[in-house]
Amino acid sequence: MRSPTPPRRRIAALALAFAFAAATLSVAADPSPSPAQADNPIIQTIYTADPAPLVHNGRVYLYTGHDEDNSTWFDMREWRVWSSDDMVNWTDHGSPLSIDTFSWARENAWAGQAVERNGKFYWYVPVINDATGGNAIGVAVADSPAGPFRDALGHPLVASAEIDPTVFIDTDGQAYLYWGNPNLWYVKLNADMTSYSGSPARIPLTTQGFGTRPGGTDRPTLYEEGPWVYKRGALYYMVFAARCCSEFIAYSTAPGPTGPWTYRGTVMPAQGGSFTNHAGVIDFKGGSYFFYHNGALPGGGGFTRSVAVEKFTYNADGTFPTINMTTTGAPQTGSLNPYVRQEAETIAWGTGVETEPSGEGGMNVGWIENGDWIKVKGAAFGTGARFFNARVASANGGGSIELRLDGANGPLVGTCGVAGTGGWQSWTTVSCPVSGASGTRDLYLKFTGGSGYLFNVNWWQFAT
Ligand code: FUB
Repeated sequence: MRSPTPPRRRIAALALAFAFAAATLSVAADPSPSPAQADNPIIQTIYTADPAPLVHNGRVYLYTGHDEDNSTWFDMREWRVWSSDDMVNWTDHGSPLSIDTFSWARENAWAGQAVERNGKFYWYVPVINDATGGNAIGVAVADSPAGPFRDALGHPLVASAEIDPTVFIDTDGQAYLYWGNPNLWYVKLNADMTSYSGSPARIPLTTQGFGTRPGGTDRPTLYEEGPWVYKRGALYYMVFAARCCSEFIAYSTAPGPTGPWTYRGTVMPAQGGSFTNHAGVIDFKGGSYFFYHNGALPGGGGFTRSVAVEKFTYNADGTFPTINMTTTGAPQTGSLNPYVRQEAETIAWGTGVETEPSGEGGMNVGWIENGDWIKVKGAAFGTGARFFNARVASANGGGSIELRLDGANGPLVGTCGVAGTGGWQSWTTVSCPVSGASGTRDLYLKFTGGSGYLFNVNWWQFAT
């Protein structure tokens, strides 16, 4: 149900100011005619936290938490999934997992991670165990990376645990689950990924392994929370949130999955207006990417965080370079094909808009008001588009979709009128001619009309 004034609209509206500020800064530094515009944080429609990326079939699936608007604590009730094949245009897959998925859980949909094994996707998450009031780790399973996910067990995988589970499958097939704050634990998962062998074991938190915390009497090492374990060549990496607070991201390496760990230093300094940070590291299409969160969106802070990404290159000896937060984000890998159906919720940057589950499946963009826009980066028009089709619905009087290139006020290549359809989920397809859209350009869908909410968009597609 749409509410007349959803509070998160504030984020989206202010994201416009953020985008322009970033663009202005870029103009000041670079007088080129097409200033770079902010692509970080990568989600603008809601606050997101605790990124856990997963590469599957040429796409990055990004599993995140969701900070509720105006939170003054880690008020998190659901997890969200996003995906991209170019690191810039991100598709919203909604929320296929929430606290309600686990009948035995009470609250705290905090940091987790998903992994694929034998065609199934397992998502490990920390929650409050209703029976004990303490933390527990649940595991959900799905047949596709975007879900829907169901409780794999009907009870906790680890009934009494600390937070922040991370999962790693070694090259020999043995899977490990790690977690912990203030301690650091691991257990060997069985091949079914929903049970484990032996008992959870503590990884010794030595200063040799995890650095020295200044003034740290009760917690002598830098390890705080949010472990992320992976293997690169023969070396095992554990990236983690260090010190509190503000946290920075540090890492340790080991010759095996259970250690012994050696502290290697800082990956990302404390930056960005959130006192926590949480990392996820992947390789994708030949590049390495570092996901994290900060408080960079308008209204953002320690409990209203946003996920961002940077591309980086490991040093020749396998150590991390220092990675700083940027508003530019990662470069686009490839381009977007505007001649196939594109979901309206595939967005590089959006202002004013939000998403919701669509009656036609997937998500749609809604809460569109006059002047809102969506940027889709690097649309490959080739020799030229002639038509634009869009799937739209409106319980009001509708409005127009202006098709602009390079910027929200850039060249106008088409205008598609949208009339009222009698309901926000009463869908129809509108078409309009297009002229002047060729080459590879950033496409802006700019929405215009009267006052109030204008219409919803489910998908769009150009034609030659
Ligand atoms: O998002 C809630 C908690 O904040 C996570 O579990 C921690 O890693 C920190 O990011």
